[in-house]
Amino acid sequence: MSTTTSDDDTRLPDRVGVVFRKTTGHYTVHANGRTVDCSLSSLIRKQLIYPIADPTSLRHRVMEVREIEHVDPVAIGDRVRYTDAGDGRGVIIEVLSRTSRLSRPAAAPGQHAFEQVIVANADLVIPVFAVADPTPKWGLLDRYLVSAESSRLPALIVITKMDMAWKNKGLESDLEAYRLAGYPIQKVCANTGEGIDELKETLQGRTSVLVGKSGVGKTSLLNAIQPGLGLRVKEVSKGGQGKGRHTTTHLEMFRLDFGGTIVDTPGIREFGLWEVSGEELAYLFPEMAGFVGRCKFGLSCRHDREPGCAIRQAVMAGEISPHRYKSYMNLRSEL
Ligand SMILES: Nc1nc2c(ncn2[C@@H]2O[C@H](COP(=O)(O)OP(=O)(O)O)[C@@H](O)[C@H]2O)c(=O)[nH]1
Ligand SMILES: [Mg+2]
Ligand SMILES: [Zn+2]
Repeated sequence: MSTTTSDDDTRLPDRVGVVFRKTTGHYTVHANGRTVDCSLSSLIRKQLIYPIADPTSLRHRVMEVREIEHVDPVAIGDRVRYTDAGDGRGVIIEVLSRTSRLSRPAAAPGQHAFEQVIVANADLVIPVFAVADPTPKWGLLDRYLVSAESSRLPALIVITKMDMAWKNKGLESDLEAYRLAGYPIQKVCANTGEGIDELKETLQGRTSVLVGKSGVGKTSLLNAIQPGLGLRVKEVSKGGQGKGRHTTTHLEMFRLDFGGTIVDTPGIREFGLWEVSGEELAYLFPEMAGFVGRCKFGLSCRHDREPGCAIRQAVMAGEISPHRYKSYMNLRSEL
């Protein structure tokens, strides 16, 4: 609601800003170079029942306000309207519509799953893997990529610690699967600075989300991109050992000096797939999407052992990597 009418002068102004970090009950909103410590209007949970549920889902009809209480309706990256108290504090009164949502299911035991938006309005997902130490688990990369695809976000695969490339002779052949799928790949090293300038160019002007297991070198990468950034991340993420679903994850968005923002996701091991159905999974593997519907059994093919499966034929023909196909089957069995 606008408060610009002339007889409204005594009301506090509404402004729009972006949520950069949050701790229980507090949201740090950046607006025009100012930082405002906001709380959440109690109205907002009721307002947000619809936006946090997929509009095509029937869930929002049965959802009660009480039930969504453990899922925060405001995500890092959200553009919010807030009432500015003028003393560095404010109250968030509205979450503006999102251009994208990187989500995962959050559920209390025995209850329905709810969508937990991890980052709103991102425009690039960056799975980070170390060439070695720890050895890359490509199945996890496939999971990240499917999450990105299901959010309709582009992904950039970053391989870091390239000074240890000698420890992983199989890297190039492993990466071939992702080249076939059309994903861009950048190889970098926080120690030598290899590939950092190129990465900065990619990050410029975007809202990017780093995903990757602890120890792969994300913090070091942030420091290589912009000295001091990772240190802050480390400080913020300290103590975030909990892996339980309800543990607060200390996500924080950072402004990049050269333009753009970046979110590190410490404590989030993986994004469980939110509202991905078995039938649509093959569409979320770009190299498979073109074969969907071309199987003997058409759209009802599960691409498992059915005769005349176009996807399995493409695997045989080397157009889809056997590894990616295996990941597809693994994920499919979960859905
Ligand atoms: N050799 C090498 N080690 C690195 C590199 N980047 C990070 N590391 C090491 O990997 C470990 C984990 O790094 P960190 O940035 O904390 O990973 P994070 O948990 O993903 O944030 C640390 O011991 C770093 O020193 C790199 O480019 N090369
Ligand atoms: Mg870290
Ligand atoms: Zn098939």
